[in-house]
Amino acid sequence: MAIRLSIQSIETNPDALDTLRRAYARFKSVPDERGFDFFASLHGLALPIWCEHGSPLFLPWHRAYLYYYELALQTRLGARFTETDPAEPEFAEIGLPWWDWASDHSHDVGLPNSYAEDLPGGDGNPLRQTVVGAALDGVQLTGIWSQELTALVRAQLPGVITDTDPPVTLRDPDPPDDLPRQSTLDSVIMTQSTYLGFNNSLEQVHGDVHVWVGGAMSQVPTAAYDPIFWSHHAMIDRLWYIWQNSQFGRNPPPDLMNTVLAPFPMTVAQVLDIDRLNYDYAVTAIA
Ligand SMILES: [Cu+2]
Repeated sequence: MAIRLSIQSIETNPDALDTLRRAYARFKSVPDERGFDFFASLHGLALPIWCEHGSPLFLPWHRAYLYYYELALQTRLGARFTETDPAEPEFAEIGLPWWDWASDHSHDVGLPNSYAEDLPGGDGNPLRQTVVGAALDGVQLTGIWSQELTALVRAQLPGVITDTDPPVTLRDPDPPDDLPRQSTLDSVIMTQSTYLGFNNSLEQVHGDVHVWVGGAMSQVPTAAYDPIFWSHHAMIDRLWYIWQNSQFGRNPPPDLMNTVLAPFPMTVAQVLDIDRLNYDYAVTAIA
């Protein structure tokens, strides 16, 4: 059982942060469908784009997405979305940390320091940026990052990647206090009384955070290459989990339940109970 902690709590534990960074560095070096680049490419480029936005499947699709991503980070993912024994037991219980952008701390500092600071040596801080598509070179799984695709992204989506070769993800965060507030979550989101209302209103606030981070995060084709994407979506998933267990929580409409969350071999009904997905959220933000 992986426990997903807040980033703020991981920042109080140097060993946990070091393990997370080493797990990410390893994950980013994997050149196949168990690697970071492959997962990032499922959300956006290279084509096809699989993610569900502006859809009642927004929450369940991203829950399945994070589920397989976490297995891959834990070195538990086999070929074709199967689960195997961990290749590296040291990483086997890592939970994907959530970024509580509504907290007082985030309204003070903006992006978490652990995901923003530059580190000397090697590839630097693997939580800060990503060399886009590097590990996917020549691996035809969802398409490849060609020179032409990189040129197209630079022309159509200015400011999302650097002009260097290979390209690196960029950010352009707004002032910290412009992040969505806990009071907004409490009054507008967490009291929604229908699944569709909750899904849609949470997706909107989620979009505000993508735009707040700016750069790669502000565009669907490149968002998942920024490592903060995954902790932002862990926060979204956690809010859904909290709402599900509140007096307001409701299941999705019956006609959605058997929808397959492609490309993942899982239906909406199969992602509703996170106990069955073998992860949990720490109860407090600072453990
Ligand atoms: Cu998103």
